Parts: sequence; C-alpha cells; structure tokens
Amino acid sequence: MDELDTLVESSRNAFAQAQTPAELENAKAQFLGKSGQITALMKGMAALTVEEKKTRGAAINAAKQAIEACLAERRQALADAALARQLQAEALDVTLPYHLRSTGGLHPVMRAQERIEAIFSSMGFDVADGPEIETDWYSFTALNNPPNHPARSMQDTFYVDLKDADGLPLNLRPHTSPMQVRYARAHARKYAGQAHMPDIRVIAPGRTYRVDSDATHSPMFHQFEGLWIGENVSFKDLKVMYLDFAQAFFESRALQLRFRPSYFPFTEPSAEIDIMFEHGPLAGRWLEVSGSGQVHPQVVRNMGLDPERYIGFAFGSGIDRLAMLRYGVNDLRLFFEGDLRFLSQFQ
Ligand code: 2NM
Repeated sequence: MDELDTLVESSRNAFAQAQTPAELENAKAQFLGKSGQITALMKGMAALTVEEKKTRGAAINAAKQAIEACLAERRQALADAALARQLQAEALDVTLPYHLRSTGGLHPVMRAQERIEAIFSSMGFDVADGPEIETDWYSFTALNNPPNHPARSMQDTFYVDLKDADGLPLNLRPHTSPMQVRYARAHARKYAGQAHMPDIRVIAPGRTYRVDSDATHSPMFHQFEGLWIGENVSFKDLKVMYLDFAQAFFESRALQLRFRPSYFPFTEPSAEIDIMFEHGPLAGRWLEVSGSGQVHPQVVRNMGLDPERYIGFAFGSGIDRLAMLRYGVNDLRLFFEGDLRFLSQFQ
C-alpha cells in the first residue's frame, strides 16, 4: 500500500470517528483543508519535473477524490442516523388504544323542545319560563277548574308538603299553563291604562307532572302550551299557525291537520288537533298531537284582561310525544331510562 492509499485509509478512519457534522467538518480540514495533507502533498510537487508532476498530480487527485467520496459517504451516514433517531423519538403507535373521552349531548326531548322554541320564535312568539312548584290558584283556579275538579285530586296531581298564602298545598305543575297565566298577567299589567296593547303571543315549554305511569305516560313529562290573545284572533289563526308549526317541526308539507270537538275547562269551544302524514311509516293515520280551544272568558278575566275586548286561543302539546313521532320512538319510557345506547343515537 503506497503513501496515498494509506492517506485515504486514514481519512476513512478519521471520518468514521466523527459522530456529528461539526466533528466531521474538523476531520475534513485535516485532509482537504488549506493546511490539510492533500494541500501539503500538492505543494510538495514544486520540485518535480513536468513528467513527474503529471503522474504524481494524477495520483494525488485520485486520492483527493477518494477522500471526498469517503467524506460524502460519512455525511450521508450521519444524516441517515440523525433522521432515524428523530423518527424513533417521534414515533407514534397508532395501534395503541386511546382514552375514550365521551362528550355530552342534548337529550332528544330537549332537542325537540329547542326545535319547537326556534319555530315559534320565528313566528313571533315569546318563550316563557316559570316555576315547577305552583300554587293552587295558578294550576287550577285561574284555569277555570271548579274547586272539586278531579284534576285537583291526589290521584292526578303531585303535592308538596308546603302551603301557599291561601293555605292550600303547593303542587308540581300538571301543565305549563300557569306560566302562560303569569306571562299574560304581567303583559296586562304592563299595558294597563294604555290605548293599545300588543297581542300576547307566547309559548310555555317545560317539565310537567301527573300521577300516571305506563308505556305512553310518564309521571314527569314535557309540555309546551301556546297562547295568542288579541282583539281579533280566531280559530282560523290557530289552524294556520299550527299547520305551519307541524310542517316545520316534521319537515314535511305533505301533512294534513284536522280539529275534533273536545272539552277542557279552560277553553270554549275546545278541539283536539290531529295530524296525518301523507308519506312515511305513519302515513294515513290521524295522530292526536294537541289539545286546543278558544280561551274561556273566565280565564281571560283571570289573566287580568277584559273578555269583552280580548279573545284568543290556546293549545297544549306533549313534547315527548312529538319527539316520539319525529324520531320514530315507540316507547315513551326509553326517554327516561338514561340508557346511553338509546340516547347516543340522537347525537
Ligand atoms: C291544552 C288544551 C287547550 C291551554 C289553555 C291555556 C290558558 F293559559 F290560556 F289557559 N293554556 N293552555 C290549553 C288549552 C291547553 O292542553 C291540552
């Protein structure tokens, strides 16, 4: 092995010792730098003849190229190693099981309620809120229930062990009408003595309670009641409005509506509202979706308004029942069992 081969071999060893690009550059300087060994060999040719310079120069150049090749090889090896280390450090095992962090969601009955609120808001109705524990007057008397009406009995209504100012036990509201009476009375007070009172247009959604429990009745259920009172409001307005609502709620124009005579103490005349879908799994059957009627003059009076001047209609629907129809749920109890396999289907 001649001196040049030895030089190439020692550069290979020196480069192999370098563990970082900076160390490699230092090692390079020893061989290829301005005061490196190749440069020194070139300078050493000064005394040679032209012929000798040719062969010696070619040999030094070949050695220089071999050293440069060793350098490039080591550079690549160091870069490959750095990349491999980085990939190793940043490795993700995408097959590892992750921690399932579940997010909550709206209950289907609340989804239906929000839908109802949005539709009635778009039709100019206010949304009322109010207490779930009510006085006898707001739950029954104001709504024209006679003192001995069975709705007042403990077979129908839940009572709380507290008495109101009249000495009567408080109840868990059996319908959302008390909120409407409260809303209407506040409205009437606000405009008392003024020449003009804007119409009352309000819905009252929320939890209601009755002593009843089977596949279609829950002791706690959800209602929304609507009220529209003014100087010139008729059943015709109710029918147009409820049809609009039902078509929006069920997202279908192919839907008919009919009134069926009925009776409620708080309305006269009264009617059940039925709808019929023209398409889909429920098509062709009349489905009862609401009670309704022209608000009884005594109830208008209890709202603080003159029934000779103000008239209007009210209606009440079960939100749970509308949710069952909309989502195709066949047992009301599914809504209240808290089974996530059922509830998560609505998210
Ligand atoms: C119904 C059916 C018919 C109703 C009446 C009133 C009020 F406040 F005006 F008295 N609110 N809701 C009403 C009327 C409710 O539910 C089946």
